Amino acid sequence: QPKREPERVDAVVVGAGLNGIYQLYSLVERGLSVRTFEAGEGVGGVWYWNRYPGARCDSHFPFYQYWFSQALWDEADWKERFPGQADIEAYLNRVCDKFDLKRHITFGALVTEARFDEETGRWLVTTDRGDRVSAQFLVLSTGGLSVAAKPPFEGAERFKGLSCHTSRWPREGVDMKGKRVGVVGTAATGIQVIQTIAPEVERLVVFQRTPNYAISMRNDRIGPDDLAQMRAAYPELLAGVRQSEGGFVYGGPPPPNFADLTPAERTAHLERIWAEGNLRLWGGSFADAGDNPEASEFVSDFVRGKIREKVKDPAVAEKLIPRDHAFASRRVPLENGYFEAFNRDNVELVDLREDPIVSIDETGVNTASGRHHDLDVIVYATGFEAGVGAIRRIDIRGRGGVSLREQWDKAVTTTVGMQVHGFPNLFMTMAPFAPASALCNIPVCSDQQVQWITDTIAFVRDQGLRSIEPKAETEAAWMAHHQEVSEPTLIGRNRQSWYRLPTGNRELIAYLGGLNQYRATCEGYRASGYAGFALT
Ligand code: NA7
Repeated sequence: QPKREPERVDAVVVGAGLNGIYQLYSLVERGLSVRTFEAGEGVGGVWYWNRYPGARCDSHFPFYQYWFSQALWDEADWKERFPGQADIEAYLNRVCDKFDLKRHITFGALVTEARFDEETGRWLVTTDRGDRVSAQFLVLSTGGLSVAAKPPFEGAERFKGLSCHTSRWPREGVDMKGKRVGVVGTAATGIQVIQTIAPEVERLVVFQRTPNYAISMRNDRIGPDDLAQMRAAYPELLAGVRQSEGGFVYGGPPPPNFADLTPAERTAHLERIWAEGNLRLWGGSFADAGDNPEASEFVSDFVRGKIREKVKDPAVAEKLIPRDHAFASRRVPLENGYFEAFNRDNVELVDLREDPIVSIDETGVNTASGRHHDLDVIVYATGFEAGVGAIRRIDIRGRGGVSLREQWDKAVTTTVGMQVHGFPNLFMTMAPFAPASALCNIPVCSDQQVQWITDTIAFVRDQGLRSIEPKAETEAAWMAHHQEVSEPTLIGRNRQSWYRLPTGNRELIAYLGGLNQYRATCEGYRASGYAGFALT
């Protein structure tokens, strides 16, 4: 039987998370017909899937919301300084309902293939349910942290209890009361799970490979006065984040140079920032914390001292204190009772560097020392196939039938993380070599990336062009610039974090040259009429 003719639209957006929703809105607003495919049964992306106990945003209010509409700010009804998963998911649903976006979204559909047809200059997009859509433009808003990394523990499938990854938490929840629970992974996600379930489970075994410099979160309730202040500050904050290097506006003077303060002043300065209970300490400690090893060690030691104060048993405290990497050289998690959880009698820390996991069997976890940990539930908070996982899952064929997956098996390259040479009219919102996550949170990065993508698509249409793609030399120049500015940073010097690709020679995913610099580069392309891009 001949196949049905594919549906024809101007653009396909893959994913209805934070980026995908805004991308859909932005293209529809410019008058394009758009089809969005979303694998989940609802909108939200990570805020739809990551429903684990304690799932919460580490960006403080008001920095984790869309920037494109003052009306959204006027209606936002945040309850906590650091919104939880349910509130963010509800917010994203309200945004979709307000702008009537769900009618453009096909839920429960995983995009499996996308092929560029050079004759027509269009993408043919296919899903696992058999949808076929032909579109001039294809935008992948598939998320940089959406495909779970499951650790390869021998025998994991034999476990008879419940085991699940935090990013695929059962929608009906998991009753942890009275259960013996193991958590593998102690970064941003593991910390949230551990501090939340510790009081309710019978026994909690925490399997830690690398300790983290988690800093205190001050999660105050948000009241009508705070919301009023937030609304009044909208224009100023919007201008501020757009000009910022790191996507936050903290107010007050810029960070001082380490050498300009006495030791007592340095500590007092860090104490003031610490008391804010947000991520300011990450980039706002000392102006030279990234280049001056003495300054960096001072901040690291300050945070080590805070951990020591919270943990009663000094031997446990020492295991929880990072020593082999500097503060701010990987994602800084926020915590709210995490370290204190280890003061509880029902919580045990297993240091995997002393006693690694060797296998999992029907009843629990075996470590090298011969210990067996009897468990009812194993929670994998082990992170993601960062940066490329969700894009690689799709069989994408560009000009000449070239496979993006195969091309990326040799070397991952992008132009400003938004386009790839050889793949005309393909755009990406969370691909490698853009600032997302290390420099700015997703709503802030999205504000810039989605606008650039929409403007670029509008340019192609307005000029009556068929397609746009970066030239090879443009891509090479971006990659060289990315490496030059990103590698010498604190994050760049640490080879052990998800800011590096999980495979190959583990390039830095995150562009660390500054959000403002990044914005200027992208705007430069646009202002030059896309010099350095092949326009067909
Ligand atoms: P992360 O930050 O990638 O952390 C994963 C954690 O899992 C981390 O503690 C890892 O230890 C640990 N891990 C991974 N594989 C293993 C194995 N094989 N054995 C033991 N432990 C392991 O993921 P998150 O979900 O916490 O956070 C991701 C981002 O989401 C976060 O940064 C925010 O931006 C939102 P390691 O440190 O590698 O030794």
